[in-house]
Amino acid sequence: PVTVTINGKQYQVEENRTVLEVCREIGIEIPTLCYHPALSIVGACRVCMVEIEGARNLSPACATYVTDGMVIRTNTERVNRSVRFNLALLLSSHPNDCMTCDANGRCEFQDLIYRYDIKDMFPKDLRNIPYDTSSPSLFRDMNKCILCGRCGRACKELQGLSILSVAGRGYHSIPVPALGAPIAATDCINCGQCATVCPVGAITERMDFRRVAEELYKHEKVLVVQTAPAVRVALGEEFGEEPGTISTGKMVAALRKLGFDYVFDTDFAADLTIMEEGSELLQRIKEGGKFPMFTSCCPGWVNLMEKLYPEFRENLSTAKSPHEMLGALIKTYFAKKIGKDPKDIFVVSVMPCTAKKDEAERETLLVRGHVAVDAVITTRELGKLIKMKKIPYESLPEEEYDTPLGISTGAAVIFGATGGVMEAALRTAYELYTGKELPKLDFEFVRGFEGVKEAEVDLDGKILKVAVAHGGANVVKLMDKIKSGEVYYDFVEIMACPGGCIGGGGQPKSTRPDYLERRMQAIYEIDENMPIRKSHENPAIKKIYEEYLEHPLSHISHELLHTHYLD
Ligand code: HC1
Ligand code: SF4
Ligand code: SF4
Repeated sequence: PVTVTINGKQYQVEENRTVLEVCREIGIEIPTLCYHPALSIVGACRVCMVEIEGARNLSPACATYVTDGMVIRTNTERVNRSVRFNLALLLSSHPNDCMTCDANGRCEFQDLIYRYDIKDMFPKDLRNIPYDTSSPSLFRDMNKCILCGRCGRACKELQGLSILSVAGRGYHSIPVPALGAPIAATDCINCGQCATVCPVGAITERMDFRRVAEELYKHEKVLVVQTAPAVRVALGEEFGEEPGTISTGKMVAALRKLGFDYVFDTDFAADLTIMEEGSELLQRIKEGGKFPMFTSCCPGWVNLMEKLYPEFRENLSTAKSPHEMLGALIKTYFAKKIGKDPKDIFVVSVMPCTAKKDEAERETLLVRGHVAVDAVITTRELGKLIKMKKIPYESLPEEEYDTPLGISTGAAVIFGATGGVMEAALRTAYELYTGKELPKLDFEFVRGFEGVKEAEVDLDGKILKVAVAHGGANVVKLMDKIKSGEVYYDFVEIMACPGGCIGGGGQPKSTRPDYLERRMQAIYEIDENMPIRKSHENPAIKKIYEEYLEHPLSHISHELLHTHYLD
């Protein structure tokens, strides 16, 4: 440890830490804009400036490491003047349309302008850049960009994709796709990582909550909603709760208060996915087929595969993603059950994901001529809807999902974290393949944040080589190795976002260093506390096979629950 003096007080702190990290840990707030704990440090925005004794200029706290005897001041007039100057400069090219901005109330820039009480100090110099509405998942209004560069770094460092890079000069420079192309014309996979790190409203998900609000208002159709595994461990953050607060019951209650007729759980369909995908894996093992078999539930990954590794198209499991499976069942099985025409049912998926928006529009996912899912809203959009309707989220009593499409197991909820689909699949594949009970349910080696995890699993004599990758940058590395033949696996789980869906592009924005760990912990906590933790033991799954689907990979399962991919 080293000794530093901050604002006149001495502290013992660990070495190899930045002034910013140290100050935040001891509760001294330093403003930041370009800093994000998941990204590299660039020190570009100049709002985290501090005074270091002996240095002539102010230093950026995010890029300055503590040394023994360092004397730091964060609260001097000089620091304050400099922060205010830099904020005012940024404000001069900002449209100030907070009241109609989708980031209102969740904007780091707005927050600083308010806290430092900045008024227009410089003449306005607006940029008048047209919106980019090309993407089915994302919306870009670069007039709001504050040049922090977080989007471009997320795309490059987390996703390995470099779709966005800064072009132009001075305050007119903005992060754009190459040659200023609309984002839909690039290799963008719609993961939304750029949007979830954007501190302002410059890059957001395409907002679909308005369409949903309108359906709720008209209420002419049967309104059905489903919620993804990862939403329940993050939604609370939109209401000021700690990351990893489990909000399942309150979320269900809030959805009923919003006016949905049925609240179902995507987790039910995650169990179904395990039945279908697990059976497909065992079928490929027994009858031959393409290896490795890849999981197919992440549309960011499916987009990446189609754009960058199309030769692996047939390696992907043909199982649809869980929310598409559930949508398909709602428009067929459930429609029949409640005596409704599928066109009179409106299905909304609440997802941690922006890529699910474009997935829902794929023609290959139509079910007997109907879209399976009519609208996808993100965790953030759900938070917004709840606030707009003045639903007292904090004080809501917990409620349960509707049955039978709301019944699920621990295996389903872990889909939300990297390694979870693999673990859930192994819990079931082991028992289906060997006919024996699994001695230990937890497959620790697929858990955690390592970029690529691999292992050999013994299915009672049959050795299965498996791998798990999350975050585009790790995925690309792994895919290049698989492609070159350097490595071989039988079964590979891929999630495009860092940490899996808990870190999805539609999740609450966070600049806390521990938000992914906490969400992940909560996912495994839910799993541990579930009475049933294996998909094939879900009674509602058994029942729907008996009543309707016959068996995994049956003719009707193929029609409703499986798909194919684009050339
Ligand atoms: Fe996911 Fe999935 S886990 S893809 O990340 O397979 O979005 O949470 O809903 O569909 O179940 C997302 C999460 C989600 C699907 C499931
Ligand atoms: Fe890059 Fe993902 Fe953003 Fe597309 S959505 S620009 S791939 S970070
Ligand atoms: Fe969407 Fe999850 Fe895939 Fe991210 S990891 S693109 S949130 S499905």
